Amino acid sequence: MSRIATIEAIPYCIDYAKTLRFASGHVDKADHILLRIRTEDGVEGIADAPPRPYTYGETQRSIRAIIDEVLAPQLIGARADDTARTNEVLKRTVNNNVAKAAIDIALWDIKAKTYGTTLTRMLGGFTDRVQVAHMVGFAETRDVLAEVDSLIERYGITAFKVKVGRPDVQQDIDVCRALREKFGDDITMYADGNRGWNARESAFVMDALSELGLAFVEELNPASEAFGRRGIVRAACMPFVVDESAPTPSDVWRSLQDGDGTAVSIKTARTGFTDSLRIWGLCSSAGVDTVMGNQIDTQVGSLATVAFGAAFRETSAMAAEVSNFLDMEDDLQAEPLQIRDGCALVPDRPGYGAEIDEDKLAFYRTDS
Ligand code: MUC
Ligand code: MG
Repeated sequence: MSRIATIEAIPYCIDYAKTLRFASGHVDKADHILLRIRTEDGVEGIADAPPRPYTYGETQRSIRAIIDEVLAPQLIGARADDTARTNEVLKRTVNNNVAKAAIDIALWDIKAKTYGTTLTRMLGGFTDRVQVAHMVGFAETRDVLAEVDSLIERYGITAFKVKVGRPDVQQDIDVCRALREKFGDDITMYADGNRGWNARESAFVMDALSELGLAFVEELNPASEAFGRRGIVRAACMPFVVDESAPTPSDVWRSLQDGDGTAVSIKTARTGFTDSLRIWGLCSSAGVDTVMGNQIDTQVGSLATVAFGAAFRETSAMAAEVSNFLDMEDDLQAEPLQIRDGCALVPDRPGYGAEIDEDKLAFYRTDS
């Protein structure tokens, strides 16, 4: 295995055809970083880094700067397959999780390509597909119904994460009720509040939705409001997912210990493969459900989620949030991620399946 020769953090921008709105922000363009790491013998690892400033404080410029100025200089010349060693270097810098995760993903991609196997097999090899959950943003009830209808028809998707947390709680209650009324038990449904409510509002909505058979609720109110959050978690009659309140393995451990949640969202975009393995290990050993979450990922980012989700029984047990790239106008991925009969398929190519269309990259990159 050869050594890391170059690390390139390329800013690009692709518009969304439809804006995704949620309690902590909205996304109308993928202004991400495409990361390319090359070894001395020419193997390339790829990763997509999606900044979510309103959640973690990272921006496209900060991700590029931390990689170019701080992380890459420490890694050039290191053996590309020493993932534990490179992670020791990365973790000396706190925060900047999306930047660090992208480096980790690209290095695992190189490792799997070098060994000529899929990342899914390299990690665990449990299955070759994951059921898809689509994330539905804030919209008028009739538009949400039409969107869900079309995703069922076109892709066979039957699991939906509904964004909630609007100041007018009744709007969110109405959307969830209308979905259950129209689609009955044909769909699995859960609700993510992105910390939009306080404990009182969360309790009111959970009560109003108690008949609807939600599979989970997620981050309805802030974990930092400890008494309010823990009371809501105890009152919930379904698993309460921690997402942005537990962005690292240590945070996950502490949140579960403290009662901030009872299930965990694993996002490869923020914990790469190495720290996602740690989270999977601690949750699967403790009997805590995990959901493969979505940081509003492109196809490249979603492929990383699919690769990890399919690697283990526990991470493929629940539907994975890997379809929101469908709302983008275009993508850098050359071989589209396949969704069939409601499942995303693991590509049978070495690595995790990311392949860049060079013409599209040349068109969408914003640094030249
Ligand atoms: C989610 O699960 O919260 C919205 C903001 C973010 O960082 O991720 C998304 C989805
Ligand atoms: Mg969430």
